[in-house]
Amino acid sequence: MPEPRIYKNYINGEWVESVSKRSFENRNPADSREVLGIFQKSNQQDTEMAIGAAREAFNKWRLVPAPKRGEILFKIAEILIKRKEDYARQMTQEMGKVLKETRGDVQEAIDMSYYMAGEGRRQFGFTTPSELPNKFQMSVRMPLGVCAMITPWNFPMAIPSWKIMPALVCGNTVVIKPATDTPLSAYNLVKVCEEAGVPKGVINLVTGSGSEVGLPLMSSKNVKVVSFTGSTEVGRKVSEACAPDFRHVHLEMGGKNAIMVMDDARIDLAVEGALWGGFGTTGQRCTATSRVIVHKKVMKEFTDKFVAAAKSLKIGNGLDPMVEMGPSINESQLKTVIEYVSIGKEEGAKLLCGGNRLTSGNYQYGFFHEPTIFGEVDPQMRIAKEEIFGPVVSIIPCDSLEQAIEINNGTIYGLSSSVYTQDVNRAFVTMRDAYTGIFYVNSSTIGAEVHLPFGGTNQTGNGHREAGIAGIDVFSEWKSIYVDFSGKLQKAQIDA
Ligand code: UN1
Repeated sequence: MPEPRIYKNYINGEWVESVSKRSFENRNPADSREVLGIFQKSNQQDTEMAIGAAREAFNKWRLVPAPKRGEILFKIAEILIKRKEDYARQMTQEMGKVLKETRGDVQEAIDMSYYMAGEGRRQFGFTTPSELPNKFQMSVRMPLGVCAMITPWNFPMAIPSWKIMPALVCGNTVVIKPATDTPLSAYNLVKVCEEAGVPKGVINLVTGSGSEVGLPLMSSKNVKVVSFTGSTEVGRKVSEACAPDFRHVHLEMGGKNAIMVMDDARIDLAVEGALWGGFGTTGQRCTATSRVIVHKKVMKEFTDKFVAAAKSLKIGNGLDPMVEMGPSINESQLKTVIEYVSIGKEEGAKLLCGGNRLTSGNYQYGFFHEPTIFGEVDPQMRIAKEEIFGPVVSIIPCDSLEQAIEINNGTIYGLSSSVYTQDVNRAFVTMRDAYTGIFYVNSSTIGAEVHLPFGGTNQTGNGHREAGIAGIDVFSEWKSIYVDFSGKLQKAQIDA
């Protein structure tokens, strides 16, 4: 095997080694013998240098006209299109999801770059009449400064792009720390930013652990916004780190998403949706379908078909075009899956298929687990309430739409949900009453597009959304401007 390539941090427009002189390996979860690269195990000093560079660069970047910033984003999209296949293959190798999904991940970064490029010529504020004569008023958006991004491994290029592109087009500068399991895809994206002409210091990449890079990043007084996608546990730490001085926090965390299958649903369509939502990305999406709430009248038909479909899924290395589901991201995630399978059994749920780690043949080198379905699950069981982030789906019976909605809404999360019904009235009732940030009719719980707000209610987030115009809101600050051209002091609320 050739020596693995060494990848560096990107700070102030230079590719540099960590001052720690330490590094870590990026391994393939489908075959952990394969090392994809050596990355910098950075520390607080590296992080502070990156924040310093971003601070310095902010003063110039904020004054570059937004349409010009948008043009650079447009170039990013154009370069990504040319590299899509290469980057998708590298992503499959570093995080395991199948090639057609990693192509989608790069595509999402392309979409977001184009979308935010257009925002260079919009970033709309508004004008509105004054209550006084000869007075003009408007609201404009202004950038905040240095934005820190802490991004997850499940969408290793798409999610960094959701944060980087709106931040840049608004005139902010960036320090990004990607997940240690997937530094390569973030590296590729930052490399493209450099090539497209993002000036030095405007974007900085620091790889390494949460404790050595993430913590100093979220704790720095010079960071104005922290945008984080990941676990609820770490999200709480981000919130706490920023609370004392009220620095802005955007959080995108867990989900326990459900599909509701009504007795009038097209069952084959619902089965397809549950399969894609439950086992796509090996169940490792924030938007994954981990619960299917099924009307008792169609329970048998749905369950038989869903279980048969899950059993026939081809599991393996995502580079093989026949493979439909890849491995879990790492040993510890796989252990979580195994643990939840035993919890489900102990709680008395009925194991309908799967339930085992795959260890034969080449599976032994990766973190593979069978697609697993539990039936007769009670909404109060832990497997129905806690996020598993793996290929485990719980089927929960219900008697009515009202009950389905109650079960759907009865978790601490609120990211995504969906209903399968042929009845337009039921569809609208569910659209109104499902308390999730994303909702689908006759489709799975996954499939968000970049120009609509993405995020959830309850403990999924902290009230913010990313993507679409909502993403611009996270990375800009409103300024209301009043221009009095009356030539005298006019008092609002007081002068008639
Ligand atoms: C995530 O689940 O972490 O809608 C992101 C989807 C994708 C994005 C998912 N477009 O599932």
